[in-house]
Amino acid sequence: MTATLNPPKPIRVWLTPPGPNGWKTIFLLEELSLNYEFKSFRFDDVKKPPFIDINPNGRIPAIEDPNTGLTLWESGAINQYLIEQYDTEKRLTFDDVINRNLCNQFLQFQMSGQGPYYGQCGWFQHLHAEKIQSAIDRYSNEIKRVLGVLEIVLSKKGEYEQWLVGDKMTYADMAFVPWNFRLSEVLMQLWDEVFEGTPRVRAWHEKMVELPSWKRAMEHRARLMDEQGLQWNGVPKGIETFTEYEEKIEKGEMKYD
Ligand SMILES: N[C@@H](CCC(=O)N[C@@H](CS)C(=O)NCC(=O)O)C(=O)O
Repeated sequence: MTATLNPPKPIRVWLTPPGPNGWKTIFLLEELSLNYEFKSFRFDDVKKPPFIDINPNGRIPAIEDPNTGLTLWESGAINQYLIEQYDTEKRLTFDDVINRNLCNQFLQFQMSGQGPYYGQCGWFQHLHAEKIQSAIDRYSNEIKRVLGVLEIVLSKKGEYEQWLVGDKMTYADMAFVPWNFRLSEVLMQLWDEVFEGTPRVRAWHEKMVELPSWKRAMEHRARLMDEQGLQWNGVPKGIETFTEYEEKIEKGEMKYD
């Protein structure tokens, strides 16, 4: 199925391949079969021109849409724009005021509740030069809490309506996929442990990662990571394990700020 309105000129997407937030937008573009192109660059350059001329906040993703002249950053705003402008059949959203606002609610929850906590957990788990166990615990517990909230929501739905809003997948469901996809590395736990006590969340997530649109997005990710000498998990090629990587960060051999 395709969206009825496909932009004649490609929408340009600025992203650094390791960051999950960029894949939130790519997943949606792929699912809607929209015309887009990558502007892939290195994470080290996220706070420098030319990117900060596009997004003064220096965080990916950002888009430039030559069809409307709009430059936009913040993945939630970008995805809502894509839905409003290009999902004219309302395939991944709803027309009525209740379901439209429920989609917005879950997107806001993803943006404020999932993204920042998962991001901070990953930071303190892997990239912070000092190991601060209390910070890792705080954010790991928040992740488990967020998964618990989603489990409650899904458990109130009928057996065949395992989506956040109504009875179909929307852009709100899709927004949770890129960070949940990285849960094993973020929490440093096996997949079975990650979803202990949240079977509905697991089934919901595993259904979405089977979509051809997600698979295509991940093929692009693999290629763009490879171009930058990065392994699948974000660790530079030539470094075997997260532990080895973290030791290098601690010794100041790799710098993140
Ligand atoms: N709320 C923002 C968060 C974006 C964000 O944090 N992106 C990360 C990559 S996933 C980033 O660019 N980080 C750069 C930095 O930490 O300096 C959004 O959803 O677009």
